[in-house]
Amino acid sequence: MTILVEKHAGYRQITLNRPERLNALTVEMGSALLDALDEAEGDESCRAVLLTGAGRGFCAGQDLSEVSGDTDLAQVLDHYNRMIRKLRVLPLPVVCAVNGVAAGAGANLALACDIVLAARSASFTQAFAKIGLVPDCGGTWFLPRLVGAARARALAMLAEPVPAATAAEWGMIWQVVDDDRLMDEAHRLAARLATQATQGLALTKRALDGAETNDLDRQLDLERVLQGEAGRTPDYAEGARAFLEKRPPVFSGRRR
Ligand code: T3D
Repeated sequence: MTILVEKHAGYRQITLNRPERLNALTVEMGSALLDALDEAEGDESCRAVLLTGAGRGFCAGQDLSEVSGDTDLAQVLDHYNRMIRKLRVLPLPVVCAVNGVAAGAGANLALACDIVLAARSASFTQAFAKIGLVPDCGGTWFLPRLVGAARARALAMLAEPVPAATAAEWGMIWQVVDDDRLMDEAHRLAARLATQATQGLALTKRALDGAETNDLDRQLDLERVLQGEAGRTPDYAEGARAFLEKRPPVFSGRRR
């Protein structure tokens, strides 16, 4: 099994599982990841996803033994693009626990997630330049937005590994965590997100993604539409009622 799925109360852990290859991606693995995300979305009791890697690496990017000079890389990317788009439109928060090296497509797979934690020993490398390729899986889009144009260009062209602590300092990821605490912290975060207002979080994802291309006028319009939707959810009714009753809210996460 190249992908493992474990069900926890309120969320699913999806583990990239080719540890002997540092979880390098194959086409089969990409399809299995897409299926796992589809299944998480289809399960009303699943309100968050935790993505991580088995063994000492998170993901070393495309499995280079699976591609040859004859491979049409544009077709490989069709496949990856479905994976990245799915993570971005998934109406559930995705926590990524980067347990070790994240290189090439593996680094950008992590950056496509909503909240990224990394073990102190982990690193992020835009490995593409080392083999004559262009950063993919959204790397050319995520990186400049996260770390600014100057750092994005240098990272893309030099393929230098960025240690987890630097990634956190630069705003590439949310937090760096000591290695032995990474998974506890990631589970704590996923479990917390799973008790929040699921639809509100899904609409927040849409708003933040919209903001990447909208001017202020369009973004204000988008916020108006999305807030209208949020305001019709049972969780908003519960959140407001709980505030007025001075008690913690109990969100159902109901999608409809
Ligand atoms: O289809 C397309 O090509 C287009 C799409 C491209 C997207 C991309 O992701 S391009 C970038 C591909 N990834 C890389 O270039 C990274 C290659 N890996 C590395 O540079 C190093 O492995 C790391 C820096 C990530 C880690 O180094 P280290 O020393 O900790 O581990 P290692 O010994 O290199 O790797 C452990 C094993 O995993 C090793 O196998 P072995 O010798 O024990 O049998 C190594 O060959 C294997 N491995 C690591 N990365 C890949 C891989 N096997 C296949 N593909 C890999 N990407």
